[in-house]
Amino acid sequence: MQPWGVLRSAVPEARQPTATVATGLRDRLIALGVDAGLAAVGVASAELFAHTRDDLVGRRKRGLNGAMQFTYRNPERSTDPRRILPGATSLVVGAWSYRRSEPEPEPEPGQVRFLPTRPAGRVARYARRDHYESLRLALEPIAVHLRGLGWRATVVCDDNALVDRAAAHRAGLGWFGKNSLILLPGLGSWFVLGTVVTDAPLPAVDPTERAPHGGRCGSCSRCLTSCPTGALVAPGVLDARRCLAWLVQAPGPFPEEYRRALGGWIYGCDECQQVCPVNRLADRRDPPPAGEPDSHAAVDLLDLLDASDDALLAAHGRWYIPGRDPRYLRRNALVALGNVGDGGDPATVAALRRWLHVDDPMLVEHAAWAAGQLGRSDLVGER
Ligand code: B12
Repeated sequence: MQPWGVLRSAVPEARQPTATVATGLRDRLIALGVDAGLAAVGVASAELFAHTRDDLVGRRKRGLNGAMQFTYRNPERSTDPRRILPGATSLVVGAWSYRRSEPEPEPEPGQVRFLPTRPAGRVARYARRDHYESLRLALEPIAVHLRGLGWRATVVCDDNALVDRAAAHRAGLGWFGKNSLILLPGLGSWFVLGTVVTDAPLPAVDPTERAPHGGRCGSCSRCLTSCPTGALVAPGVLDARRCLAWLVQAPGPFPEEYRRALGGWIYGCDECQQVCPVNRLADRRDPPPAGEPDSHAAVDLLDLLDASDDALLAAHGRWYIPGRDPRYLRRNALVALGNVGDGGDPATVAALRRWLHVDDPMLVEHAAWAAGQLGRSDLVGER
């Protein structure tokens, strides 16, 4: 027998590994994840997520998913890990930190104050590089170890096949914040989450260590009141139809009533995480590591509006863009430009002129909106 695990072939039919062996394997898997850079690793049973299924179905009925599909498309599937791996018994769930210091001081929620002379679009922290890839790579040694012992193991993260937060919660990684994010005790929410689904029987973490929904947010509800569009309609309940993080990914025109609220964001939105005292305290106690020099925290809006389709997809194709159609990046950039640009700046005026005269009614309308915001309605209708 391997020192840290039990070979599947060594297990007689219908016999499970002893509790001690299974605990040893579980602890070994957790250690492998931590060695690979995961900030936290937990283990849970792979049984159905019945409550989550009810929540998905209930929220879809209320229209709270808007046009989003993802895990909502097929709740029967996304809440049953055995659809990913028949015979699955356990989940090993990991959290990968993307907490980094900001290249520029973060503006206060609702405030936009980019100092550079050229207007800048903001990118949410999780999207500045491919943290999902790093997470997958960190989960892989766990899967490899299990496979080496003859068990089956599949890595899933940010996949429509599993509701990652429900898995993380069951595995005891943290609690559901009122902003609906999973917060790790003392560390906050700047984490992406992923899971190894396996048929190895592993003892779950002690259920008494699991935090209840909202338990550790206490009476704080800063995220609810700070959301620029009021998208958090109740603690832990998000109305995607108003969530800026969804609206920048959604097809069609950007809803006019939320354009001002978008500020400078062009992809993602971090407002409900930035205001969270748990995140702030964690940053004070343990200042985040430096951001990568090529972190793309800010994108030059005029460059973006000038770039070809190919260049945009090469730079940002990793993002979720409806139909991989770069016009949605331009749509977001025009709204952001209307919020953070300067109507007296010749380069901004040139960009507006260009997009006011393209053969794309949606972009023309967004350019006209931006021109109006910048006091340059005179540009609309110019020939
Ligand atoms: C669809 C989706 C979105 C949608 C909708 C988000 C949503 N809240 O549902 C949009 C595009 C808006 C989005 C935005 C973001 N997302 Co997203 N998204 C997903 C995705 C694909 C599915 C989420 C899902 O199934 N939601 C369905 C609902 C039912 O689940 P829920 O919101 O978690 O609801 C739970 C709570 O309400 C809780 N609950 C129930 N009752 C109660 C009562 C109380 C009082 C409380 C507190 C909680 C509570 O139980 C519910 C589940 O049963 C997952 C990846 C995945 N495959 O799981 C990533 C995921 C959730 N997203 C993630 C991230 C990072 C983000 C953003 C921060 C990105 C950004 N900066 O722009 C924002 C955050 C916005 C927010 N406040 O949620 C991470 C979250 C990591 C974490 N620490 O929690 C995930 C897990 C991706 C990943 N693999 O890491 N996302």
